[in-house]
Amino acid sequence: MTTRIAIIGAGPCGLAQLRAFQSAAAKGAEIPELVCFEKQSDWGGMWNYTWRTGLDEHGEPVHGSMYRYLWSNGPKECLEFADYTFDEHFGRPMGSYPPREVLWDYIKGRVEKAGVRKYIQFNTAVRGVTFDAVSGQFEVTVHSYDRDLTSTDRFDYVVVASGHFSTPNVPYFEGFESFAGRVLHAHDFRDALEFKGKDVLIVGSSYSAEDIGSQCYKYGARSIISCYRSAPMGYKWPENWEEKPLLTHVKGSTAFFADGTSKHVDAIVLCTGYKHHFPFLAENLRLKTDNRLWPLNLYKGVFWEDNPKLIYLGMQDQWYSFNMFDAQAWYARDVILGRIALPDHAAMHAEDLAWREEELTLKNAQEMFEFQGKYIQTLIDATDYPSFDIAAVNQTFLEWKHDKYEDIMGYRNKCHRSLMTGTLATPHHTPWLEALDDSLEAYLADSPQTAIKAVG
Ligand code: FAD
Ligand code: NA7
Repeated sequence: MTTRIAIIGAGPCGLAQLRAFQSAAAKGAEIPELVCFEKQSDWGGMWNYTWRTGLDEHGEPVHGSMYRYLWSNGPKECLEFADYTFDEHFGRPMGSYPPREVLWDYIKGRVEKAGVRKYIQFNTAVRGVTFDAVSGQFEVTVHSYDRDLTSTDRFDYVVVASGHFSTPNVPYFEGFESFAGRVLHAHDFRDALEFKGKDVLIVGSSYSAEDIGSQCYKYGARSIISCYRSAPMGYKWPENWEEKPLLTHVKGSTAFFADGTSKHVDAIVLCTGYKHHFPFLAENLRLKTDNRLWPLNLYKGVFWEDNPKLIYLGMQDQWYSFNMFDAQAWYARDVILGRIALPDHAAMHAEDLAWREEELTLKNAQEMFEFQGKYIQTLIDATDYPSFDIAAVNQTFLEWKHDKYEDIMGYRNKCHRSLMTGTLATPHHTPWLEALDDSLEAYLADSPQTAIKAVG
């Protein structure tokens, strides 16, 4: 009987898994039967922008958390696929921080070339996954919206590639129920122009807080206050952006903070992170973790130790993204193909705990991305995923961090060198703060004149 693999999600992780198998097949390997279920109508996961919020056209929770005008928040040179470079896709150098649509195009280019779309069932949501110990197989229940049909099928492996930045973590602050303006989570933020001329309060101090605040600034918010629970972001903010300790409560349209100060605000954006949420998985298969570099119970950060035929991709907090997903997918592929043997449960768990112990010693950003780089190196050393210079990627992360502390509104104008091809990025025709049109067409135009397209 052919081995059957269910892949849940056709975002960067699910696509990495499909590409990993296709690349083995292209080299002559016999590969298992692959079925990828994707609840959206197209691929690319988060990078496939949706204007929708709340429920989608099928009544499913909207997956997308990306917003209009989003540009990469890290250098593209740190996420470049080792087997499909930016040079190969675009045929010319470009800036280091492309907008979402440009990165989506890049993600799609690789899988279009690989011809893996045929494995994906779109508009199909996975509803349930259980494991039958007698047959040693998973039962996967899915709902096809195209056929309005719920069905159950058996698989030998399940790859969970459903992402973990979709289900918002929404804390309550006293007075929210009578706040005079809009309270929303970052997951539902779409267009910064909604906040033009407004006083915006951002709760949180991580990537979403930094970037959504910056979007609001760029598109004309009157003022921004960001507030933190643990530590301030500490960048040199523009004059109309203040950083304060945490919100304590709101009254009418006044927000009160832990330092005793208060301020009028028109809208509150909760940039308070996301929950790992797998409503479709049986209890004994479900990963439970917060957003961190080393979630427990995953051998090699991937295999569910209690049942390693269940594979999780991309569940870590991410410094590295696309090329880490690849490293994981290639490793998982080689275990499934029998090229790599898994140790016994005790050995897997001991290694897992050793990584966690090391994770707990990490003190700063540099140590964190170096830790993740080291992890990726252990994976790519074991497979035929093209090796790349991880120490040099770490160095690029370091320069990026430095650039942000120098100029938080200008770091996206900097150029980095590809660690895959050596190509140096070229400056974008318009500085990020002035580049209001984030379309692929405007980004790839030679000059701002040829890129004109009205915004707002
Ligand atoms: P996702 O991209 O989330 O894809 C998961 C897929 O699974 C989706 O297509 C979804 O529809 C599908 N799915 C989920 N549940 C089911 C189900 N039950 N049945 C069927 N299908 C299902 N990373 C970067 O490297 N650079 C950035 O600049 C960057 N910016 C980001 C900005 C925001 C606002 C967010 C939220 C994330 C950002 N990221 C960024 C991280 C981003 O999550 C990763 O780049 C990447 O998209 C993760 O890939 P994934 O496949 O794990 O998850
Ligand atoms: P993160 O990176 O998980 O950060 C979550 C932030 O939310 C972090 O600053 C937390 O503060 C803060 N938080 C969480 N709960 C609360 C409460 N109850 N009160 C106040 N603050 C809170 O999520 P992001 O959305 O920023 O980034 C996720 C991805 O999206 C990332 O890949 C980006 O590229 C885009 P803490 O520091 O824990 O005190």
